[in-house]
Amino acid sequence: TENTKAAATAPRPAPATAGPVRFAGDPNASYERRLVLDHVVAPGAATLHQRFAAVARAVRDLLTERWLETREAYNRANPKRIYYLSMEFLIGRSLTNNITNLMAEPVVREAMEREKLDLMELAAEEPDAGLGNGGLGRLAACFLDSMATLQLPAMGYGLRYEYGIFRQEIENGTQVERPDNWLRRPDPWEVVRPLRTVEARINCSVHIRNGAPQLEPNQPRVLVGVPFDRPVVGYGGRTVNTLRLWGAAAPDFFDLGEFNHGDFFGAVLDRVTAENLTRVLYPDDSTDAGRRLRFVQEFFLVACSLADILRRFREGNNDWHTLPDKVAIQLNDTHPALAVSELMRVLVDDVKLGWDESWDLTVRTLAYTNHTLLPEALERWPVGLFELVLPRHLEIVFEINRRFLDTVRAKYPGDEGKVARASIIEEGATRAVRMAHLAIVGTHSTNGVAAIHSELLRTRTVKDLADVFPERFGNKTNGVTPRRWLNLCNPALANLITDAIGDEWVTDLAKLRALVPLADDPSFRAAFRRAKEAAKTRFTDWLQGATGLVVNPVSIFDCQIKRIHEYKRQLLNVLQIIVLYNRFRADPNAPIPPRTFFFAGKAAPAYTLAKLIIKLINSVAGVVATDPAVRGRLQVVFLAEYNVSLAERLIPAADVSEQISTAGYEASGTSNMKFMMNGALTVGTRDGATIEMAQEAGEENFFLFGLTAEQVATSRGWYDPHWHYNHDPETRAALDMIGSGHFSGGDPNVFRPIWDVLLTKGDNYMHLADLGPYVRTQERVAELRADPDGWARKAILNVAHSGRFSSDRSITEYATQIWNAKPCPVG
Ligand code: GL9
Repeated sequence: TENTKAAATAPRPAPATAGPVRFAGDPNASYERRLVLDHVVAPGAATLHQRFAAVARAVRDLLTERWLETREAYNRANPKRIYYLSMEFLIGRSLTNNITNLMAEPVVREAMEREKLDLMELAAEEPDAGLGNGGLGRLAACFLDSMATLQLPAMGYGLRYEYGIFRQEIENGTQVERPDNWLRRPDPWEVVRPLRTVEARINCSVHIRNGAPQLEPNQPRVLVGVPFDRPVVGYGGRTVNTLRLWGAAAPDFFDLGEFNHGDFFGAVLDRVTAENLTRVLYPDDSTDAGRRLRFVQEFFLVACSLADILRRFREGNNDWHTLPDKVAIQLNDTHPALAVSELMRVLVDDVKLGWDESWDLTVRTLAYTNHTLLPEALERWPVGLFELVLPRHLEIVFEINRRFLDTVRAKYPGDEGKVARASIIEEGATRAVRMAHLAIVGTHSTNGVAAIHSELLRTRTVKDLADVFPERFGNKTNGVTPRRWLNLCNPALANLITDAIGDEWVTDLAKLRALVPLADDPSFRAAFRRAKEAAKTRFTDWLQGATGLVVNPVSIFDCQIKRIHEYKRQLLNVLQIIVLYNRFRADPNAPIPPRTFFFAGKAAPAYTLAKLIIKLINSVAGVVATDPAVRGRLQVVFLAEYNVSLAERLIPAADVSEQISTAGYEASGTSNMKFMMNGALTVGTRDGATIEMAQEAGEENFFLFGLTAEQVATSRGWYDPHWHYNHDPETRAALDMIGSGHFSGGDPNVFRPIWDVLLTKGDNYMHLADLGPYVRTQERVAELRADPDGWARKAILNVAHSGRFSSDRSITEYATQIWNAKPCPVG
């Protein structure tokens, strides 16, 4: 059941064909002024980074007028506003993205030529804004791009972490984490708004002792949130929306009481700890010990954003009952789910509305997106922590739950099992608040991020809640922005497509369907192959320059780039590579096409097994690299420090995309879509959005294999990895090489934990069940390589059918089916 309201006018991008808006000012003059005045440097003496900063500021100057006009247009029209609350925004670099979205490339290029500057060289000076862990944070960034392009009156709210996701270095094959001090130099995009500072109150003080946060009870404290705004340029430059990131500051008054007692140090230290709050992004699934501060961070995001949202609402509206008609707030996972209790607190305690009225407004204003079914990733905060930090919120949550459980009992009389399973409170050794339950009960819409995921969420993970509120559940399959992930990152393919079918695809990706007939056109296929070669050359040139690595440019570029996690099964890929390696060694003349396997991804610092998987990949890479039997035919590369910029470089060059998670575990995936758009062929399991991609492209143009989610769930009980070890010689040989120390200098202990996970501990993610079918599917990929025309045909058909996976389509569905919000074009 879809939670469709009366469909609003579908949002529409400004027609790209209308060309760029005209800008005030001369970017060239602005650049020179910025260089000299911002940096107080003689133009000839400026460093590369100063030049980057000056170009970026000149581009910001260029968009400032539209940014102001966007704000004024929204204030004038007073439309229903959309607010996207997220603890993560994985933005990457902004310079070239803003230039292309502003359609200012010709202007900027001219200015650069006059100044003898190389735009690509300057762009590389910008640090990645890595304010996210992976797909969830990158999705938020793609959604901002689509909302601006679709001219929606939307705003993102997040935290201004001074340190983003850690930088990954590889030492002796092992991941080492380094701090990502991305704000070391002033960021040219952000604008601080001290006048919009807000306050948030907690009931404890926070002190850092021996590097760990300590919470002291019953010490009411005021947290101060300072907004830092970043422009979000819609394609065509007409709409420039805002991403508002909160930085924590100490109250700008000294605690005079403490000061008078001579506790100058205590007063200053309080300032230091308050500012610590937005110091660093938490890497996902890190251990519990340090995570209490994360709870305060989540509250800080919610309280600051709601204060700002409600202030803006009150400026244009005098009746609280219109709140759901004027405000839609989307919660990106449960991380901002405290919005339920905070909005209730404001309406009940501050506005002094009754409970029922407040509850109705809260539920109709908020909506929630679920991004994972992994039990270890579903947030549960101990009741004790709630009580310590937010005692009033805990009261409110208990009251919400009391009333909710009354409805459950009314609907299922006598079924106390159901009541316990549905409850927002988990009873047990430590009582905890189930944040997903709070989010589902306290919002009018819950969606998953791919069809299979939404279905499993509804029928399995939170079935008891879906039974109570069936009409609240829906699906919004993820998408990615074609501006960054095709137009910007892959100029060769983007130009080829535009030459063939025009440029409307940039804002209407379904237009790529016009490529279907061209899949049978030999000259287009040849041009398509040249575009892929150009992208591969561009990547290998960069690779050699940046790392010194040389790879065979005509080999198949086979890529698995994503967080390292057991369910994503990098291990399955490694096992398959070892099988292939053994086949090469057994028959040096085997007619197998050369392949280069690329891996990239970070492991959570506390996830020991994931870190060992990185070491295994690097160890296999080392052994393969020094074996003359496979020189030029098989190579394994682990690229350190995977981030948005590296993805933009590698994805256009990919021939094969690995999407091989255990079916039922990957909620959606989003890089799978980026690879498809860029003409890679997918080897994948029937999981997440990969299922829908294969439906669009046609299974004959896809390489699907392995157990279905249904089969995974039902074979759990009797699945025995030993059977595969005993019955498949290639499986056994691969495992024995890992277990015997072949990849660890003869030491069998190094990779013992991997052996144990795959055999002794029951292979929870069913690697060995899928290995045989995977190997055979890879053989079919290799066979197709002998037919370059057949390969190109399939790749073109994949690009042609990738239109549904534009985030413009996702956002259009959110806007019409959840937010009931309309575009608000800026004149
Ligand atoms: C994730 C899912 O695991 C992905 O399958 C999904 O594509 C994205 C976006 O919806 O969300 N959920 C989640 O917690 N992460 C995801 O990538 N993890 C990280 O972002 C690290």
